[in-house]
Amino acid sequence: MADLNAITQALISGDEDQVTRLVQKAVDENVAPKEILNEGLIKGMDIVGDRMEDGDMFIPEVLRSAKTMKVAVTILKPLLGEGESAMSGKVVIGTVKRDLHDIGKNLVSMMLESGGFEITDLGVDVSPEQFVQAVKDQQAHVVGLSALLTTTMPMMQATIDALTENGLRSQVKVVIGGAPVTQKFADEIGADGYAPDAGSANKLAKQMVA
Ligand code: B1M
Repeated sequence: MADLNAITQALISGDEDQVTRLVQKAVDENVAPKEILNEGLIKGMDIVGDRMEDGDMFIPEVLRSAKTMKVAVTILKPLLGEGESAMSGKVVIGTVKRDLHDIGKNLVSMMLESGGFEITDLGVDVSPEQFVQAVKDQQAHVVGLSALLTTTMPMMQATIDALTENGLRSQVKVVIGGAPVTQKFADEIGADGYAPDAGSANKLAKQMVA
């Protein structure tokens, strides 16, 4: 029987082979992909975060878990959001300047893509100017900003300001997210919406382009 706790433990250990085997086994046993993601993998990354904070895990170990997470997510990617394919709109997404965290952003990107959006993923450490250029080039309907560090959250405000200065603010909806981000912060900086997770980001983006 599929063991989501074993997936969590193997992810924390950064054991890529074991995680790959266990995730594939869970998929074969028809465990819902969202359950594998939330109860197995994301739960593991949360524990990794707690241990990092407590000084019980260090950057190389955290990176190994993060790399393992990425491999596991590629197994689930084709299975998440199955059944949705119609084009919903264009989204430019990225992690803000000076922030290198991309696991959550990649999940959001993946969820939106399987929700029918055309995605331009700018990656990590994306400056306000790069967001502005991509919104112009792509004629995007939505721009998604991700931040995982409290120190990079102000870059979200800077990006919104840059969109305003370039006359683009009324043409594009801004959705923000990431562990330290809140609805209150979204309201304060004048974002159009905040999503706590990838599934909500997809729903929110759809409402915005409806
Ligand atoms: Co970093 N890191 N990290 N880290 N790291 C955190 C964020 C931290 C909370 C850990 C801790 O201390 N407990 C802490 C931040 C503290 C703070 O700001 N208050 C921290 C720190 C301090 C740092 C460094 C400064 C450490 C150092 O060097 N001393 C450094 C900074 C580097 C930089 O960015 N400039 C650093 C580095 C790293 C690694 C490179 C080792 C690695 C990143 C690897 C990678 O991403 N490729 C890493 C990791 C893995 C983490 C933790 C452990 C896990 C993050 C993660 O991937 N979570 C993290 C602790 C934690 O968050 N529990 C931590 C899983 C992911 C699925 O969740 O990203 O929250 P999340 O995404 C969710 C939602 O937030 C939401 O949907 C996603 C899916 O449901 N969401 C959006 C995300 N973006 C969204 C956008 C949206 C909507 C929803 O709309 C567009």
